Amino acid sequence: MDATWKVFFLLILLLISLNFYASFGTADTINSIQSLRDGETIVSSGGMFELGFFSPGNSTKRYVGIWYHGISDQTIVWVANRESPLTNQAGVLKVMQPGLLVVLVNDTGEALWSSKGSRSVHTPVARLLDSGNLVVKDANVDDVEENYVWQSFDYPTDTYLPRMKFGWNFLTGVDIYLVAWKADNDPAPGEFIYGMELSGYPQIVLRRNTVELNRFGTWNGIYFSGFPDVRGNPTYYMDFVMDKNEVYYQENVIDKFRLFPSGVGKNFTWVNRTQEWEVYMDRPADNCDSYSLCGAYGICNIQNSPACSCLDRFVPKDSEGWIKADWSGGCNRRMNLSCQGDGFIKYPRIKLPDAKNSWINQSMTLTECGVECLKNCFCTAYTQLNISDGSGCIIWFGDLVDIRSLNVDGQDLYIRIASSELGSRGMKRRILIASLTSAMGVILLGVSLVLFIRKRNKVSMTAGKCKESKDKESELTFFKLAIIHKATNGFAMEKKLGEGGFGPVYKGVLVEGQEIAVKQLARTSMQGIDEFKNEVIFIAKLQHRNLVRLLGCCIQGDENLLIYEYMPNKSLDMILFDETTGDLLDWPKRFHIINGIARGLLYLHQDSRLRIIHRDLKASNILLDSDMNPKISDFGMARSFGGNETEAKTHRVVGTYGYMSPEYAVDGIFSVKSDVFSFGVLLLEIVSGKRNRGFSHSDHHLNLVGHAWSLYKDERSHEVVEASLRNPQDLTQVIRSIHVGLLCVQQNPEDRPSMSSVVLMLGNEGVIPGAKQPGFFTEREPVVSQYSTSTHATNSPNQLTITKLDPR
Ligand SMILES: *[C@@H]1O[C@H](CO)[C@@H](O)[C@H](O)[C@H]1NC(C)=O
Ligand SMILES: *[C@@H]1O[C@H](CO)[C@@H](O)[C@H](O)[C@H]1NC(C)=O
Ligand SMILES: *[C@@H]1O[C@H](CO)[C@@H](O)[C@H](O)[C@H]1NC(C)=O
Ligand SMILES: *[C@@H]1O[C@H](CO)[C@@H](O)[C@H](O)[C@H]1NC(C)=O
Ligand SMILES: *[C@@H]1O[C@H](CO)[C@@H](O)[C@H](O)[C@H]1NC(C)=O
Ligand SMILES: *[C@@H]1O[C@H](CO)[C@@H](O)[C@H](O)[C@H]1NC(C)=O
Ligand SMILES: CC(=O)N[C@H]1CO[C@H](CO)[C@@H](O)[C@@H]1O
Repeated sequence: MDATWKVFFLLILLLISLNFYASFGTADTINSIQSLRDGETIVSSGGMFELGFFSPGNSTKRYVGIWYHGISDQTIVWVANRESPLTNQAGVLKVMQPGLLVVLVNDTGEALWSSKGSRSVHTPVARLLDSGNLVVKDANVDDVEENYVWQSFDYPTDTYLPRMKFGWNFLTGVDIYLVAWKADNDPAPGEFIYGMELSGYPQIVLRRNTVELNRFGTWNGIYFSGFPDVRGNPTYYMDFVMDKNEVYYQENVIDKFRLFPSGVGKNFTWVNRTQEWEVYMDRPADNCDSYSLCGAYGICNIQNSPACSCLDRFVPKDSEGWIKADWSGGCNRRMNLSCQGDGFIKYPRIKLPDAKNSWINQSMTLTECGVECLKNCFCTAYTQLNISDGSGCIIWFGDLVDIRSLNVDGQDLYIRIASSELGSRGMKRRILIASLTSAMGVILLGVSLVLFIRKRNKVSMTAGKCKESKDKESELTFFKLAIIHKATNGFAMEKKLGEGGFGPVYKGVLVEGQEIAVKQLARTSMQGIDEFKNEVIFIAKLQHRNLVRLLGCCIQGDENLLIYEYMPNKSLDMILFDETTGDLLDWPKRFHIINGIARGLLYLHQDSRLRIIHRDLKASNILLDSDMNPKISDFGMARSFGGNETEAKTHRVVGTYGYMSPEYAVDGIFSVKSDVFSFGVLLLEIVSGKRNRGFSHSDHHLNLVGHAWSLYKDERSHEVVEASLRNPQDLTQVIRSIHVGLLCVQQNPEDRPSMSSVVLMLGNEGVIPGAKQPGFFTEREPVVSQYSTSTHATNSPNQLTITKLDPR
């Protein structure tokens, strides 16, 4: 009897506690049966945060948001429908299948806001956690991040809460950043944005619309170089994570960071939970925090008056401006760099310069870092990446901007200085590199973009050049993956234009209506990565009306994309070698195309800053705009020549059969003259409308070049042109062009004209010498020639490999 009562009593206790547990359990959760109405709230289990409807300031509009529970001053930390307020108090918040959180105007009305769902779950619930994170997950799974189908921490409004990951997740495409409210009574997105920017070494940047206002400084392993180290308490946690899947900053030092509508960011900590906040730190803190206040090579010191001065060994660029307190012109070197023989000087205790054009390596030592910098003529400074364990290397390219001096902490920066400035004391930091191959210099040139190059799962980065730079010509934009995804309908098959050198090319249309071509690096292609990098390095620096224009890049997650202006008339080979469209190309159009290519190539060879050899000039690499202007594309194999170098040799011959000069295909020697050879072949193809490779004629076994040469010798050059396209009034120009083409394909590179002579000769100027025997004119397979006894390229004694074949 006694025992029965005991059991009964225990059962009742159990029921009560279960019931209690159940009701307590739902206080922080909304399931798909219940919904949250205006006036109701849920509170996180520890009583930290509260979710419900509110009106900001004197506004009467209603929003769904999260605030601190039990504090008189309602400080909102997150808003759901910041852009679409409710106009009355009939709104409801619901959790719906397959895992979406929605704000409805009323029980049966339309949705004003919805969370973005990527995965679906069977019984979705929304739960407010004690961290202030509102998460959506299945009711029956554990409360861990992997199980969340959505979380408000991925979509913050203007407030950072402890442990939020601030930055990018490349797997999900989520970019976590803060956008200030428009005004104190309007949570709609305002003008100020704090975000992690990926160009170069990732940095946290404050912008007003697109104008950069303030930079936290680079992460040095312990803190941002512009901030003093605040760690002291072992429970403090600050970290900067960068791997192939994500880049983010995370901390628990402050209790919240809010970006106010005025653009001021404030760090807050509790005095105690029921009392007021204490402002811990303001950003920007002072004038020296204004981005690039003192211009290039200027340094800002808030204790000086004026705050700006030039770094030691630098002088004001615009002295009058400096007198008038306009320092934006920055400073110049007292002595110019000479590339070889420069050294470094240590500038101590500073906030490191803007790292948008930087390159990092996580394993190099400081000494190796200096050596790496000297190898590249564009490198201007270097230092340690991680001061906590003294590892890693960060290198800057181009002008150094946004430097300030810090009295506590601050880092050392080693700036490249001309040897004559170093003096005997500087000599010890001077590292001489005996020789420097130009190819190496260019590959490391780094003037281009952020590239996440993955090798064996390790991330290394090359420098970024996606900023608004003073020289307009190398301006590149960084596109978000979502934008490109949208523009190309998610890389839809029907948007595919073809296959480029290292992957597929898609057509896209940006929201503004601009048409673009998107080149995607195939994920499996290792060689593709080098070509991609090469393309970026060269094309970002080049601008000419006969070169295709790169609009920007997108490097996010596994995607490496280049975005070009769209060429409506596709590539030359598609029109030229097609019988129906080929006929539309009359001689004036063909001559226009030949001249355009010649001028583009002349620019590459002589006029551009880099002196570039394209190495893969062919019809499919010539694109045509709406006015049929030709544009040279595909710089994946291009090489730059420094100083007075004229030729180089490679063991890895890349190019396309039919366009390669003999000395290049056989001996791997390339020079501007090997490009001239390819141009000659291309010219003859344009004139004849026939491919050099695969050309056949009933009378002989010559290729197109040989055919043209034999007709030339018989003074029957005009027969190279299809009978249907022959026009008496064009005859002299046609014959002259063929003559120039044959000069370009002469066997001996020295006999071939330079592109400047080609342009002159085509323009009917100058005397045209007689053409000598061309190279590679007899055979279809060029490697079977008098230059090589081997019939298989890969077996030839000098390890010749031809890695790229024209598929047609
Ligand atoms: C609300 O307050 C702002 C200033 O904070 C003021 O400009 C605005 O006129 C006020 N609106 C109403 C409806 O009182
Ligand atoms: C709910 O909102 C819709 C508009 O979305 C409106 O047409 C309808 O009348 C509203 N229902 C109630 C009960 O207010
Ligand atoms: C806020 O303080 C933390 C250190 O607790 C610091 O890392 C962060 O940069 C600060 N943010 C601003 C904007 O001052
Ligand atoms: C909170 O701080 C105030 C003063 O800052 C103090 O008077 C009060 O007792 C504190 N409350 C608690 C619960 O610690
Ligand atoms: C440095 O180079 C610039 C051009 O690049 C030139 O204008 C200037 O005179 C040079 N200065 C010195 C000191 O040689
Ligand atoms: C050009 O090459 C010669 C040796 O061939 C060398 O002495 C000279 O310094 C070079 N000039 C430049 C500008 O590199
Ligand atoms: C030959 C050819 O295809 N020309 C086209 C080039 O592009 C313009 C504009 O898209 C068309 O109008 C031409 O027909």
